[in-house]
Amino acid sequence: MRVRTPIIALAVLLLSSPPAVAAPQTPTPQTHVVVIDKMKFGTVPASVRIGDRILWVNKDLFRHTATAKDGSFDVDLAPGARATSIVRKAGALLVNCRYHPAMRATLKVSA
Ligand SMILES: [Cu+2]
Repeated sequence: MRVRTPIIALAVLLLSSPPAVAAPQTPTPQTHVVVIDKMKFGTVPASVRIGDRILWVNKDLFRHTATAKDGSFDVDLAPGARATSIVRKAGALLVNCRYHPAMRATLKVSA
């Protein structure tokens, strides 16, 4: 029982430590869903902020990607698959599918 007490004390210390990241004025990141179906990206969210997540959901019968033109993310989605990417830059973010270049979407990202 000599070892257990220091371990418990350490655990309590770690659990009671303040969070490492504190940004009181930053809005909580949101997760936006974009559905891919019938060879198209569905409605994109009207307002995306840096740090938000996009949950890409492939409801199509075909494999697609959500590939940011600026290289910031590239998710490959088998039929029925879903994956999340994080938006890291402000501005108009062009997204397309590597397999079907005619599939395009533009996310308007604000700071
Ligand atoms: Cu595609």
